[in-house]
Amino acid sequence: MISIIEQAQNFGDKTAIVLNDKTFSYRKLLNSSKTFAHKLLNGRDDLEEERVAFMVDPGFDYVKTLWAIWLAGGVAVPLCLTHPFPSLQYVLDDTLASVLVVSPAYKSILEDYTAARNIRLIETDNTSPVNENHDLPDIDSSRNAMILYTSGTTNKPKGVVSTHANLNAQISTLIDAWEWSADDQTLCVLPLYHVHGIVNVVCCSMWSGATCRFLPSFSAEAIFNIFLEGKLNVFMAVPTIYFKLIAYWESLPANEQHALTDCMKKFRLMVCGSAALPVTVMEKWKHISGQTLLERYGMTEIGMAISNPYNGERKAGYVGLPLPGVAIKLVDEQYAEVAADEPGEILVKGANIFKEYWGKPEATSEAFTTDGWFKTGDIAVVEDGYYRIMGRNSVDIIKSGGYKISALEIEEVLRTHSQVNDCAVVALPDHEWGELIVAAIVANSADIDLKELNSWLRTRIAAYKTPRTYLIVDELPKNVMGKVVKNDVKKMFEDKY
Ligand code: MLC
Ligand code: AMP
Repeated sequence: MISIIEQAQNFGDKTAIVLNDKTFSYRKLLNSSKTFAHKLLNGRDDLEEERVAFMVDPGFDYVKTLWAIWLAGGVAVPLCLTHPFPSLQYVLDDTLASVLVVSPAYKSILEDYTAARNIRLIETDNTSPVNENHDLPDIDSSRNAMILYTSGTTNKPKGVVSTHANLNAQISTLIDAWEWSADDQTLCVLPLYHVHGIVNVVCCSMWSGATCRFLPSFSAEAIFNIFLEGKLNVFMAVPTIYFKLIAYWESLPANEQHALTDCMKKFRLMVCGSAALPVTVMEKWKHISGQTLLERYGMTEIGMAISNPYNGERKAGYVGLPLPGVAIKLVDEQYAEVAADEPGEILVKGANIFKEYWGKPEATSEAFTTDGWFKTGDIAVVEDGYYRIMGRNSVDIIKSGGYKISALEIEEVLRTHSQVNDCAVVALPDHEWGELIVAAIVANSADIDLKELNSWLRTRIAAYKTPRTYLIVDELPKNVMGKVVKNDVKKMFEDKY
């Protein structure tokens, strides 16, 4: 049995999910998931780790679909709801998904594609009768559970395969460390194709019998209105979201500010992560909410690894200490452990670590040391026992709005534009977004229309991956080997803006 679903059997009529004005109990969630699992099985005994992609709105249908895939023995592949077609197609092709589940609103985007590839397309509101008179398969925790796509130093995102055992470790560690309980009520505002939303918010709340409310897309006003109802006590978000909430709070009249502050003071936990939390944002948030944000560090491949304490000092600018069950060491370029107080790359070991990159054995073996430590590519230092993240070892990995973005992926697409001869994508520090994506372009025509270029780009890559500023240059700064020197590209932007 799958641990999270086994847990849910303890919570019967308790409210699991709130979406708009509707509530759904754990019993309803379990029963609907089982019925939908039979639909996915379509008479078979076990999907045997076939990949089931799903493009489903956040809420009851999302969790029902996720659990149904697991109950049927499939591997869940959540798709981004706003990605342009080529990005969706990439994931479907890469995973060789045999089934696609969609909310009705997304059917038209992928209908022709699935028909051409013989992929079964099922809508979440499918009402066709199903025979439920046979057992669902028994799922061993060593089986693959989920594939999430993450960018890296290759131009195409890689599928991170996690087993049920990996997810169980990631979830149960956080439940203990952050003291989740069935009394908790949280709000999910994060996209549901990354670990932050899926594991930390949805899976942790469902495992512990808590109530998870969903807000389909980000809106500071809507979040604060839900806060004001006074039911929530746990909230998790990326630094950009806290930045935006602070800006919105500051725009409100004093009486509304006070009402919000009073209600936020009653939360038991507010967590921030996925990108560095600026100390100024942490301090301002403390001022407006009375909450000391708990900053933690994680990654798609490992779930959460380092966290400030739930009980104990939460230090601004630090991500805290290794979570129980997660081994961490800092190493130099030869993978030898660095001396205390020296910075080094974070290596991680534990039951939380993913199994492999989907269909990429070379990338998988490169990601681990010979003795099995996962190389995060993040540089950190330990000061007074607390870890401080100093940055990444690759300039080509950008974190913007909490999303990990490959500069190389954007460059690759930009170079296919008829007016772009060459380009270099870099990130500049930014208070709101963490990093801002910018691109230097060598154009083959003086009248290149940058607005048109950006719209063109958005039909090929997600909007959050598109550069915010372009600089037209005669040539890119290169070293003697002909390689673009990204730090010099950054400097060109800094000089200009
Ligand atoms: C959007 N905009 C950006 C931008 N993204 N501008 C600069 N940089 C970016 N990265 C602009 C748009 O062009 C638009 O401007 C305006 O912002 C609104 O766009 P939007 O797409 O509607 O954005 P919004 O809904 O406001 O989203 C912001 C956000 C979102 C912060 C809510 O980015 C988000 O949900 N991020 C969370 C990502 C996440 O969950 N990461 C976890 C990964 S897991 P205009 O001018 O057109 O209006 C992980 C592991 C771990 O990292 O440790 O957790
Ligand atoms: P992703 O691949 O989207 O899961 O992003 C993981 C990356 O986010 C990590 O490798 C870090 O670079 C970054 N990250 C996550 N949490 C933090 C944090 N608290 N501070 C700084 N960087 C973080």
